[in-house]
Amino acid sequence: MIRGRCGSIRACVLLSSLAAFAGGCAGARAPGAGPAPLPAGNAVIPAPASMRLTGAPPFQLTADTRVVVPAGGGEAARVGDYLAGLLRPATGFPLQVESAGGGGTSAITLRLATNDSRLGDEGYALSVTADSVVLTANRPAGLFYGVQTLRQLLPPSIEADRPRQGPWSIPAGRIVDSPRYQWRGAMLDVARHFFTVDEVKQYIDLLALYKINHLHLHLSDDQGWRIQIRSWPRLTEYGGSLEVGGTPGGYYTQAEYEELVRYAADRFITVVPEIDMPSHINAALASYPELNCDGVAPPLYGGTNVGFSAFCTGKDITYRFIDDVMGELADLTPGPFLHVGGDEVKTLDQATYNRFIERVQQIVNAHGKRMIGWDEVENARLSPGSVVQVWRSDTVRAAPANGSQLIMSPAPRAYFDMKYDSLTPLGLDWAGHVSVRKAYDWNPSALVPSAADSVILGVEAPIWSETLTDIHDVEYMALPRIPALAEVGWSPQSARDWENFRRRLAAQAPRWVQLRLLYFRSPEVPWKP
Ligand code: TNX
Repeated sequence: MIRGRCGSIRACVLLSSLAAFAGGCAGARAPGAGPAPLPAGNAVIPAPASMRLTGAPPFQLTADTRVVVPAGGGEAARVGDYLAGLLRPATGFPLQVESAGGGGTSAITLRLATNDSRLGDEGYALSVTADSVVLTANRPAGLFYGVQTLRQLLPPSIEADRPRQGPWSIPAGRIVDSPRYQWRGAMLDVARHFFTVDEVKQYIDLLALYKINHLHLHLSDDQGWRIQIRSWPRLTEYGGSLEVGGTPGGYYTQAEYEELVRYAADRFITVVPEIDMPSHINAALASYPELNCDGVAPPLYGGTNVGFSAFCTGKDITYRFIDDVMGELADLTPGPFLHVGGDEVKTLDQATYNRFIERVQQIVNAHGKRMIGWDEVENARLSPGSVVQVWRSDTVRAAPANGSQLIMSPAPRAYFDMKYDSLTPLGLDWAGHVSVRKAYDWNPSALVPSAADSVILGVEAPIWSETLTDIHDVEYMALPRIPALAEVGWSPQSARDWENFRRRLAAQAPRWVQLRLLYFRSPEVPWKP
């Protein structure tokens, strides 16, 4: 929660939306005159790979509409329950969920196809006529993404949490859609400031709306350790007690972490836990003196410097510790990846750093997981399944020599803890200002021109929390940039166009208002009043 001219970011934005305040929030500025509004239904983000609205009479949700799911239950049926749950509050309709086989009209039907090669693992086809909505996918994930599209084809008031006036029309047409990249991620730094389980769930719900499929949790840093490790209990009891500024911190019990993993999985989002090492490790060193080369624990740290702490790479106990932590995390995490950080080490020489990363990689692999590390790990000998997360620059680079895949998070494009412009009351600016257009107008594969497309696993937007203290601060930095990143990761380059995107973005804002999400009214976007 930002202090200062507005008291909090929520107060700041409320004031600016009442136009009663000028100057403290960048959001207070009047939007420029925008182009004409888009036709209803044409505002879907991320833009579908192919979409044709016929202009024929729309499908109307009514009190009789049913959701029909594949017989036999399972994940596909649960997507139907999720859809009905989304539509009930605003419509007030019963929207019964039924197994396939019954008769009758006015149905939204979810179907599993048998390997439609156009759709892959995450794609879907959606056909809408006045009589029916049919959503088809090879896998439940595709049905879930089709549901997000369906949701955005309905008026924004569909997001309301109590009954609103219809009509609830879905424009007639056909969409065939699948993602460009397998990895569409968001990272939340819960170490510099701690975010509660409920706050992280709110963020997961926002990510799901835009078909993001990975949530990377930065679970430890100099300022705090946020995940319970049973074999090293002081990590959280002491190492998790504070956060930046010295305010009380917090941590997730293993049960809470598992609850987050489940909540994300129900929305087809894979949680990727990160324990940052060998630097960014002060919270652990402060909790256990024996992890330090001199056996003396440093104090807890509430500042925002980086690179000063490092594991004692010559001590055996360091690797026993890492093995214990990675073992417990691997057991708690169904996803295939453990992130080990590896960034910004200022106190180890290159050879020592490389040896350390290679040893940690072995530990991660021995627990059945693949390793991800930031940029710098590329200097070590990586196993083929390891992944490098690019963060430092958005200039052209070569593919990793050893065949590792890349997650693209170039700070000048994808670091959403950067300020939008000089007036943004939150955030940092070491990578420059990340305007909405900068976040949108780039092509990941153009940054690695020599490589096959498959070298790029996908894109991810980190939000570091040195200056962000609650989830409303995070929302303000995420919106409207997360939809931009989502479209970079999902839509074919040929379907992407800034002029068109900023108009679709404007049409999303009433949805965020219904969802009570804060957003930055960037002057680059032709918002409606
Ligand atoms: C760089 S990105 C860091 C983080 C900071 C962030 C702030 C990376 C791998 N390291 O420790 O929080 O900048 O933008």
